[in-house]
Amino acid sequence: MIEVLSRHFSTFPADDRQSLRFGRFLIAAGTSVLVSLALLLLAFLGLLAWRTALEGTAGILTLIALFFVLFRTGLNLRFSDPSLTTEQVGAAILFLAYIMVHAGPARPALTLFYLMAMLFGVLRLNVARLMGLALLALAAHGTVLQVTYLRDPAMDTRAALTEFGVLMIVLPWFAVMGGYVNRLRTRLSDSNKKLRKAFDRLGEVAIRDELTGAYNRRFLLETLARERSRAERRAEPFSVCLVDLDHFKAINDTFGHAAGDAVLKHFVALAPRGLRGIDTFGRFGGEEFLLVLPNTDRQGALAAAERVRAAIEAATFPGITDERRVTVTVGVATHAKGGDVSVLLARADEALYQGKLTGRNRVIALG
Ligand code: GH3
Ligand code: MG
Ligand code: MG
Repeated sequence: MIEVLSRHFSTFPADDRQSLRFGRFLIAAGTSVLVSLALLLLAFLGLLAWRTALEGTAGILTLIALFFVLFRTGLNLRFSDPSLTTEQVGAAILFLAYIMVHAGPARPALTLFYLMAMLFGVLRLNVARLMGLALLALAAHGTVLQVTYLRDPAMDTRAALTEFGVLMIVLPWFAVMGGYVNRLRTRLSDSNKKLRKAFDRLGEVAIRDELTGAYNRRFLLETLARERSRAERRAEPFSVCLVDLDHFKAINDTFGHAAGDAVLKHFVALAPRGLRGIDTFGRFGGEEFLLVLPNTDRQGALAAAERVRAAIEAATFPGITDERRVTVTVGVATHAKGGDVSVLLARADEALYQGKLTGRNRVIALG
């Protein structure tokens, strides 16, 4: 609910942090409205002067409006802590103190509201900040008692001292415990972030080939299954190209395995150039690569395969001499309605085999 509201009202709907800050402001605003309802109820019951309750409500609404404007206009971003937590809690404490000057017998009970304000600070603030706010509340409330005494020297000073003494224990304790809770929360959110990063990384590792960084066989097979069902559903054509480096064993034998690795990496950098965003290119195994071409018929696939073949033939590769050209043979197959992925791959493999038999460095599509 808060999230929906904050997304709706936030100036930066796309900015998650700003939405979160605005969400917390809404919590604070809701809490303040509760406080003003409590004041009005006290006035209704005759326990508080109507003037104080109305002044209090007006002040609370003004503060809400002020912070609303700060968050909506993005002015909050200019503060060192854009959540404005210290400012919001500090304003609440000072305002509560102001109400308490006029609260009369309701005053001791109203001191609980200090804790409500401080609890909001626990969402964001460390011990030092919370302690600062506790001291602010103590100073403010000390002033309240002083002013009350000056106005009415007949006030019950023993009760007032007890009230202040309890606050002197409760507020700093609250700051320390609140700071501890905040630290736990921060740690939890840090480790959540680390976990998320680790998950993202694992997800990447699971679909990438270690040597070349291209998509791996597992990912290609998943893509094939997905694209096959999409092609079936939409009655669209769908093709694959199996690309195999020619005489790659000889490259290893002549220039060494490391050079072979470098050729594979460079091949991965070159081959997908010119593919569309919806195409998928990956390492199917060894020196064999696969292009998955959604919404592509036989002619389109032949053209894509020929582009790759020509680009590789024209390229120079690191780790080997310039005279030693690298070439590929490509087997192309187009999905036949109702056919299996395994059948599609077998046909591409057969075409590739034909290409190897008929001299390599060529593109073949059977039937
Ligand atoms: P053809 O033109 O018929 O495809 O001949 P080829 O030599 O390319 O095919 P073959 O299947 O005989 O050999 C493939 C070679 O690819 C053998 C293997 O050592 C090499 N190879 C596979 N994976 C890697 C790799 O990750 N790095 C290196 N350097 N070589 C690899
Ligand atoms: Mg080969
Ligand atoms: Mg091979």
